[in-house]
Amino acid sequence: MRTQVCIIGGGPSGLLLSQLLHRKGIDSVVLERRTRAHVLGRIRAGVLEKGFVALMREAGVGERMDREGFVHDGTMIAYDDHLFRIDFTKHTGTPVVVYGQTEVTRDLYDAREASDGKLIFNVEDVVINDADTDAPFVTYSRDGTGHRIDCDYVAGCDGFHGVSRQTIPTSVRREYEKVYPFGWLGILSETPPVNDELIYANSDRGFALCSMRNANLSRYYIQCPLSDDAADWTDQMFWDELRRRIPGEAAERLVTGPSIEKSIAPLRSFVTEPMRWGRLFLCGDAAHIVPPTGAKGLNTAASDIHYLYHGLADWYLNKESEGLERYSEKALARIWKAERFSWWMSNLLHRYPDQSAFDLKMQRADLEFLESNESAQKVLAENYVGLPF
Ligand code: RFL
Ligand code: PHB
Repeated sequence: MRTQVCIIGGGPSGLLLSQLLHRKGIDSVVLERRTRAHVLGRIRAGVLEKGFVALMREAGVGERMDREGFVHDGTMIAYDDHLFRIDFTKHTGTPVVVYGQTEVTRDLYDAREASDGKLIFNVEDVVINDADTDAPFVTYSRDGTGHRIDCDYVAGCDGFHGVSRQTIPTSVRREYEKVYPFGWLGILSETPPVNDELIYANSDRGFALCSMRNANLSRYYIQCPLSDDAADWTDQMFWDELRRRIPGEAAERLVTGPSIEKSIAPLRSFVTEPMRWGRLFLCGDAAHIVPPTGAKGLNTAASDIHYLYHGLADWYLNKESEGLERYSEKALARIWKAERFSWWMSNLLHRYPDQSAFDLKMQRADLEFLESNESAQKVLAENYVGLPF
């Protein structure tokens, strides 16, 4: 088989790129290791920045998001049993949209399938060959049979555990990583959200986050030790712990019910450089990871896709190669800022096992400054709603 762009990974990054290219008449094939149902079963991001929302619309898949997504003009921060608000719209003129990654991915799958996009599921043994030449090709097996796809370019959109990043030789690749000494235990429950905006809570028992998917679907997280097993947390234990970590006024309103999903996610900051090697371009979690505290993971994937999509379109439609040549540099410039924000927000809100009395005072001073200082609130708001592409 031959295509213009072979996309490894059918998560949000790969699907969005494929859909955007399709609308410019550029052909692609998406290779996904799992089934569609498996990809849609992952409960992940919930908050979309303006830039992501714009890309979804540009890809022609914004209709349901515009109808069903919740526009949030601000967020609540809690510490010491009280809440204060950061007003995004006042400080930046821009809200965020709460619309789950599952729905984003479903809309993209539907659009690709409606236009007969080439999505190949259940692929195994994907290998990217000759990416540093003018004739790259990708091999994989499916149901025990080997296949080969010749292409002009390869987009590595296969997440943190994919093969694309590993294809870049270690002599060229530099990796920067910070692993946090805790995880997030998350649950999804068919209950009304405790608040109409998100609540990020710093408590002396550890971080908690109250989020949502819709009027009767809530998403909650609590910081937990990495050694915990989600199966050992009963729903009752989870709700009791969440109540202790959020201000009393919110705890009293909390409606609990059975969880329909429960899992633990580790927290990591990670960046690989460069994000391009020859004709291979890395996008999204394949190239970088942020702790979820700033809601940046999916949104940083979107800025990569924006740069790569425009680079490819400029090349195929106008024979201009600058966008592709500068892809890594442009993508990384934005990524490092999102890394800094996610790291800072994680430090602000979590309890660390080795935190000294001095560290705690610093964290508290940071929270008090944020609560009382409009400039600090503006800085948080600008980063949270997303820096420009
Ligand atoms: P994905 O979603 O991991 O998709 C990669 C796809 O590639 C497939 N794959 C392969 N396919 C073929 N061959 C191989 N060898 C392959 N290896 C892997 C995988 O099966 C998969 O389908 O990466 P992508 O597309 O770059 O998307 C990134 C986002 O999923 C991620 O950044 C966000 O979910 C992060 N994230 C959040 N981001 C936000 O912007 N806002 C949020 O509110 C937010 N909350 C979160 C999050 C991530 C979380 N977890 C569980 C890590 C909350 C959580 C709890
Ligand atoms: C979510 O709704 O899953 C969510 C929201 C905000 C975050 C992280 C996750 O910062």
